[in-house]
Amino acid sequence: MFRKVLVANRGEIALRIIFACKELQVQTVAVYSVADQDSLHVRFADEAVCIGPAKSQESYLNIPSIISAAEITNVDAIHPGYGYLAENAYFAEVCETCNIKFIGPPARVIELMGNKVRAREKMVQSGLPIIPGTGILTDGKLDIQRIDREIGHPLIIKAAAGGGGRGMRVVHDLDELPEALAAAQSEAESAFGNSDVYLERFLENPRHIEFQILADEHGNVIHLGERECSIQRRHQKLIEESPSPIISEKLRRELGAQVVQAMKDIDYQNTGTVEFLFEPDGSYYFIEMNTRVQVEHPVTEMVTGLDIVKEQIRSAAGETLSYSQEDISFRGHSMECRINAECPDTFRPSPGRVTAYHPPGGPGIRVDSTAYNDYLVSSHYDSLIAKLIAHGVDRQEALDRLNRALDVFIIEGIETSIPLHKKIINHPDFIKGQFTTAFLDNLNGPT
Ligand code: MV4
Repeated sequence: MFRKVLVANRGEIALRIIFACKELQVQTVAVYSVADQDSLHVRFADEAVCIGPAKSQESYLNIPSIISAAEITNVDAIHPGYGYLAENAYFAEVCETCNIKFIGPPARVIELMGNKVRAREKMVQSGLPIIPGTGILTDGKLDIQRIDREIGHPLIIKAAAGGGGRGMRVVHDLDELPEALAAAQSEAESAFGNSDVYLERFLENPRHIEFQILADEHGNVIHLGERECSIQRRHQKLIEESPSPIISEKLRRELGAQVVQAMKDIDYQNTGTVEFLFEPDGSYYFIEMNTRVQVEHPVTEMVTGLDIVKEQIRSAAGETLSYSQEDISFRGHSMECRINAECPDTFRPSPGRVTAYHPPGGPGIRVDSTAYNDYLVSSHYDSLIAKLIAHGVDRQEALDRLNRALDVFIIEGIETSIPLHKKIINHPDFIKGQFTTAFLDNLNGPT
């Protein structure tokens, strides 16, 4: 096992990683920006190093600063969390070069899956279905008739270097394709430094369902079932749950086994998520893979009883997985609400000082947060202030517990998404489990 790990992140995930390290008897180093001096991740780590000013570009994304902090404190490994440098293949490579273990898959795997076109090609080779689409479009003349014949429409233009909904554009009228393509290419160039785009048929009303996987460095791969992530707004998930209301035990077993095989085919290591879109008729398609621990990992921890972050660290330290697929069972139902500091009307971030904070507890409730009385939500970072996770014997009990916990969650001084969460989880269609990625657009009327 590692002696000391540097946590290259902030907020609730930095704290989550420090907790895992404490349980593993691993020393921790926090890094922080000047805006985060009073943060809990700084307080609870064994050591802390200031890596720059408030701006993420100059601190949490500052590779030389983070590597220097790692060298000075003499750590064995860096945990990148999610966001920031977590899926930066160059950063993983720099770590490898400096003899610091990057807690995640090897740089070449991050790079492979970071290119959404290559990821599609790889997953097809392993037998996963993909949405009809193209490879990277070259600048030559577009054969629109052929595209319509082979793919159909509406279409969605996606950036090869994108992901998570960034750099996407829907085209309903094929006459608009050439213009939309040029715009998408230039957007992709400025957002990712890579103008490559491709097309897929646009699915109008899909559900977004993802499989959690764990892999060690000895060829063992297991899956931890799926998470339903269809409740999202502007590509930010708001509520996630496991199991998905539409996945049968049989499908979980079959698709899970397919995903595991696909991961073995690419020599995947560490934790990862394989995303699918599901159509109303039950057909499903691979869309992309995330090569990191995700915000919503707790719902899977609650139904499987595993500690995904500890498994991730063990695996990076070269240990074999503590579990085989037969050891994994799914117990009850879990749901997570992402509570953001935001204005309920405009959904704009609403940073500021938290004047009173009292998180709920009681049976089946977990809160992952770095907030406290007097905590300052900075405008420099993501507006996520707490993840509220409920577990119950079934979906109804998880929902009841979530409702009751939202009712007694005290956060004063700033506006939060708690009222929106109450509205969503008490909506008849949500209660019935009947929703798609269009749910939130329809909730307040079309925008
Ligand atoms: C799609 C899609 C429909 N058809 N791809 C969004 C997140 C990213 N991982 C992939 N996403 C989508 N990909 C095809 N071929 C629908 C989504 C999607 C979405 C798209 C536009 C606006 C809101 C959306 C919400 C969820 C999913």
